[in-house]
Amino acid sequence: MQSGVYCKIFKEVSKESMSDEKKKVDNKRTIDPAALTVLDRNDGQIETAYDRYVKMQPQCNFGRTGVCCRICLQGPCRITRKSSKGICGAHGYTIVARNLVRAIAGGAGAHADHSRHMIYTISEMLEGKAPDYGIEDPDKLRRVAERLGLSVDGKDDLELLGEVLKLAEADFSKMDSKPCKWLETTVVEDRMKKFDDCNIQPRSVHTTISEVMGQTHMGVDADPVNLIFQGLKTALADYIGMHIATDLSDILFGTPQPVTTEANFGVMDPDMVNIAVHGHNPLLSEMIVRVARDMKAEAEAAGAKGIKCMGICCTGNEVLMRQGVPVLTNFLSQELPIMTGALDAMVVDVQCIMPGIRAVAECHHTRIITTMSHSKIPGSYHIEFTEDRAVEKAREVISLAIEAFKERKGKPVDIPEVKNKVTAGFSTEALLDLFAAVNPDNPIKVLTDAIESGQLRGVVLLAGCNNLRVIHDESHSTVIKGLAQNNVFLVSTGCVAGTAAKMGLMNEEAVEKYAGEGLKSFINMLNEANKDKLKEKLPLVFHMGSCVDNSRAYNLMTLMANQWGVDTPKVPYAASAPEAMSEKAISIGCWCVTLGMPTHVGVVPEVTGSALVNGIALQIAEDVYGGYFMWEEDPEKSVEKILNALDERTWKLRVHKQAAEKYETALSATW
Ligand code: NFS
Ligand code: SF4
Repeated sequence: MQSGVYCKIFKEVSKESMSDEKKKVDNKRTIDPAALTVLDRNDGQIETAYDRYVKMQPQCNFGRTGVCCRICLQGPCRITRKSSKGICGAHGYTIVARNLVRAIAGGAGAHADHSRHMIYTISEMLEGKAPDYGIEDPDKLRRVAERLGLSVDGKDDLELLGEVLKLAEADFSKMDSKPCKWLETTVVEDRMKKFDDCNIQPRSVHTTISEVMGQTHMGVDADPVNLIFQGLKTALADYIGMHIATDLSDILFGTPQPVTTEANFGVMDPDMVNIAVHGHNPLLSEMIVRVARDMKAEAEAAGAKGIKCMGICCTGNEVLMRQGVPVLTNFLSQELPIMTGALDAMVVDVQCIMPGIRAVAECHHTRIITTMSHSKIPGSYHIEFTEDRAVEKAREVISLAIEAFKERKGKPVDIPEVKNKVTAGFSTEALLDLFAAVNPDNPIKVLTDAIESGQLRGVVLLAGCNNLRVIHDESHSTVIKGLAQNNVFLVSTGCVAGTAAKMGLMNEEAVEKYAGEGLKSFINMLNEANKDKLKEKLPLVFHMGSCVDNSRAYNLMTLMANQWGVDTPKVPYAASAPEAMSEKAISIGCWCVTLGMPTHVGVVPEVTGSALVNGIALQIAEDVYGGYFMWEEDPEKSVEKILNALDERTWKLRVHKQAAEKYETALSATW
């Protein structure tokens, strides 16, 4: 039964993706004007991801639909018309489900790596072995501690941090079946009950990731539904890891507040030492940014005007949010700033770093500096970052960049003159502050009232990466503009926030240009109420941070659900990843669904080879969790689908509220 259905879908997907590919493939797949300028000038001479994507065509449809299994050495086994099962007898649905849940585990593992590093650094700090770190935001520490149920009275900051850390370590590694604190204290009660009912409460982050690897080993679980439930459990473990990373980063480096800067290649200054921080972990990038301020004299001695730090990918988001560091670019165009000849160093930590940067740097003076023992690129400089000597290591990195500047000094550079103003820094706390200026007693009600009155159509979290399967930044920009025009309140993280920043969609001019009347009046009301404390007017898209900070965006949804007294699937709140790429994005998408969001993905994931698995993602998930996936590659159709999802929820919420008032009963719990 399964293989017949599978074959039909498989044929359709193959046909569609092949013809789309033929139409679009060239090596200028971007709408970012700065990236286009560099690509045009280069004309394929130095190879970049844009060229390799062309060379890679046509891509394998077995892989693309998820029906290739390499889990044991008898493989690869591929599901074809000739063979509906792998050598061991695994059906297509087992293979697709196994591949999917392993991808979720990959994403959760990457976020766990980030979070574990924060935990480790704090534990070293508490033992006096990481002297360059301290508590930047003691208020956040107290808020987190209280939320976790700790008593805070009479305790000093370090003592309290120690207690928070113990709970974080337990959520990471405990083996008992008590609920994880970071889940229990951040979701609405009904969600926890749902997770119990479906048996997807993670014991802990590490345990769950390890369970998945065992469960998907050759010859263990063949039941696709069982596998998918384990996948969702892993996605929840991912959420826990991410939330811990956000909280600990805020405690160590400060909770973001509105800040204004600029984005795109034009932020590079030919007369300064240009350093890009790239990757994910603020433990390193925060130090680089701080130390760069202290090393101005060294840069001047080398003939530079100073040191300019800027960010790529999520570590860029971290330092943008907290330090106002300019955004250089996002994931897909990471190789291109090197080709301007103006970038002196690219310092990388972990994740989303294309190994291709090294080959591009070979043709230029740029130093590629890796910093983590488990994330190296052959041929690059490696300055191992250690917690006990963070400042010293940051100085070493910056000295190397100054050396590179000396080599470049006087030589021509070619920086596209493209940059846009950006206002970022909207943590959940910062958003609530803005709302509190309108309603000090109940800030979140400002947002829920605007939805109830029809001024806003709902909230959308724009998350995720870039992916050459669609045109770079085009899907992001189209979805942002389409939703804004239709009065959706937009929050954003990761590389889509990067697009918004680079493309001039993250400032007040964009509100004038692209917001529908309802959204414009809502933002202007906030501007007016906060005019004494805001240095710049509010943007069209509210930047909530790096990808781990999707936890902030979910906190906002939880606050809305609690305000209405409902479970999250009733809240008109959706997620969209128009250019999703990484395993982390898959994992985040899965927790968004499990936590109750309609979730749009603009690149069809590798699940279409099984009608069963695909159907669970698109339909059955909604029956169980209220959240569900929507695959849609066309950005305009994506806007329509997301709006429909929001409208359905707003309408139902209204009807249920009216019914509850009329019959004086509780609000219906159905969605
Ligand atoms: Ni998120 Fe950030 Fe960008 Fe995607 Fe990569 S940088 S953690 S995974 S590509 S948004
Ligand atoms: Fe093939 Fe089964 Fe081995 Fe997968 S686990 S490679 S389907 S024999």
